[in-house]
Amino acid sequence: MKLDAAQIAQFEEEGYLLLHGVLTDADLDPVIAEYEQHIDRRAHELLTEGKISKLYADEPFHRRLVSICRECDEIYSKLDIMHFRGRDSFEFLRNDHLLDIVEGLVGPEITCSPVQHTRAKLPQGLTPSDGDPHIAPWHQDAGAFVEAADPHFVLTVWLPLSEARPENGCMQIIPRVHTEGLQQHWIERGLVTMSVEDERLREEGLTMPMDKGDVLLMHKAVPHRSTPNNTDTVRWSMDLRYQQTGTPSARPAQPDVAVRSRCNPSSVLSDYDEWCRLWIEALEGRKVNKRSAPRWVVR
Ligand SMILES: O=C(O)CCC(=O)C(=O)O
Ligand SMILES: [Fe+2]
Repeated sequence: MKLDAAQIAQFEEEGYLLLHGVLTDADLDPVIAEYEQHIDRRAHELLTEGKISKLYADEPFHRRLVSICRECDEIYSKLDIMHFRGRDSFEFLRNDHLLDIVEGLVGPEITCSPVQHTRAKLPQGLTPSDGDPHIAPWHQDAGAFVEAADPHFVLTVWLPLSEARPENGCMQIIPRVHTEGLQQHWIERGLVTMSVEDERLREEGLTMPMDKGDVLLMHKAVPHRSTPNNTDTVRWSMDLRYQQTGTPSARPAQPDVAVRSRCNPSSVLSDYDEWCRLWIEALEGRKVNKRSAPRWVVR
């Protein structure tokens, strides 16, 4: 699917575009299947080690991880895309259905930013103490990027792999204020955050229930957050960022990869092993490199 002029105009005016049913099971199921296989393999290991009492093999994708983590949560910390590094997750970064949509806003020379996540958002209270609960306080994604990226457009693509509802912590956004640019942020408990007045939230805030196959596109200056998961299932989602190839990376210490190019098709990274290598190198580098000064005050 390509975006039409009305959709592009809507994105420009509102700062976001919510598309229903634009990805098929064929697009998403390989990603889900590789996570299912990984969780199954780890469940067998945990059972053998006596850390869980059963495999929970009959439970669906959006529930099995919860049951396992209630007994032993050690699977959890390595599930995000850069740690898990599944082949199908890598392939999905340049999924044609997705990139046809992205191209409408980014143009034909597309790079996938390393600011990318696969989020297994667990029920409130179940996340291990050293894990990311994926409860994002109010922020603009631009606030989490380096300053060099400020003048450039970066598109956020948020998509659920299982249903996202207010109860399990779906996204909330404030539309039509992206034109005001990057606001003041600060860092709280390691997360970049900004303030949104209650009144603004009441009057303009939108809650975005979404299903598998739906895609939310956001301008990097759209204030958004996600709330806790108050169900007993996992809110599985991915959030990816795309920008025009050649514009400064939002996070230069991590690998960005060309995913589509009409002028230079051979620049597209289709080598899975190389992608893994780049991520491993970046993650190891983070351990040895000194952290640069934070962009925002730490509170
Ligand atoms: O998935 C979430 O809970 C938050 C995601 C987010 O902030 C983003 O995709 O930019
Ligand atoms: Fe965000």
